[in-house]
Amino acid sequence: MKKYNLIFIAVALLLFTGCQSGSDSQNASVVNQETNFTETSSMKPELSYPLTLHAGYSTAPDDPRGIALETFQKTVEQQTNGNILIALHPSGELGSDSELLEEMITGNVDMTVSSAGNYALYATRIGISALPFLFEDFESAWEFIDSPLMQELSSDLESYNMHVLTYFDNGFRCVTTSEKVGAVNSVEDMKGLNIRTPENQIVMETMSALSANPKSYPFAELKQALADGTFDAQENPIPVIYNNKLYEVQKYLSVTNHSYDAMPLTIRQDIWENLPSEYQEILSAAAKEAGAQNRTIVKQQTADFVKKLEDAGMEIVYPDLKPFQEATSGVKEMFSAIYGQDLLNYLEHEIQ
Ligand code: EAX
Repeated sequence: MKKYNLIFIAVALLLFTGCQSGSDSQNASVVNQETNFTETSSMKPELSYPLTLHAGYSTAPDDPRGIALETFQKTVEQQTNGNILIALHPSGELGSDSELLEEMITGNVDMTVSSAGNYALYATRIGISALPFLFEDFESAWEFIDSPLMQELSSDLESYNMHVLTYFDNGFRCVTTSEKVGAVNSVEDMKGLNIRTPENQIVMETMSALSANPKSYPFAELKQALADGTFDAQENPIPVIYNNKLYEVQKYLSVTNHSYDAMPLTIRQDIWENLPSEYQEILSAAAKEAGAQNRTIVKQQTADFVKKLEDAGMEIVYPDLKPFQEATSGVKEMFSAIYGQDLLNYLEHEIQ
């Protein structure tokens, strides 16, 4: 991976600045009992303290994002002397990944963390980090998602009432399959595969480019859907597969690493704008600290959990990825109208 050249990034920023098209403004007038403030159609929420921020996410609490959010919760509560409290809602308690993003826009959920490709449903450019086979290792991916360029692209979410505090990491997505359909040993084995994906256009287009048959489905209900044969396959990073016990309903893991799964940690923009700068600084620093912890855990678990999955009864397969890369090389072109050829060229030369 070539080191970023600050001048190049500055040039890249000049080329790529510009926001996404307009979006839904908040018309709802809602009294949100849980978050101790009242919104009216045109006013910003008046925050009263202690302020409880409700944070929802789709996976089990012992998933790396759950562990890191607990760190975030403790740091924020300590450093604001209990004036800002974080209520954590794991396992899709407040809704699926896509519902949580909708609730952020309407102001009914205050924070969430989800795959960049899920956010791309709104701010499409943010999904660029999920393009197939874009990064060869964690360090390359982290350098990109921490770059000023991604900061610029992340600001597209602000018109959807979401402010990106930092990027957590979900890992590199891999394919798992049931005993019924057997292992994916080669790209040919993806043909017609009845595979579940998140509601994430880039991952779905990647699966379609591999001739699979992707359907989106809520993560919190996925394990049951795999158990009852609704799906024969799914794709997620190794830590997610292990921490959410998908090995109990999937026999084979094919280490495809087909998409890097960056996870923006977001807070409602209308809350963010109303926090005093002292609290904004505390939340930003706490998010970055939690993000660093999350990334360390995900990288470690990605290395350690292959053996654990084998011990839990999964068969691990390492297919030749070149045919997968060739089959999905056209996915980035599908989004070229949104990303702009300049950004794609930048990716091509600087990251590949
Ligand atoms: O990590 O829905 C999905 O597959 C996502 O990866 C989810 O956040 C679990």
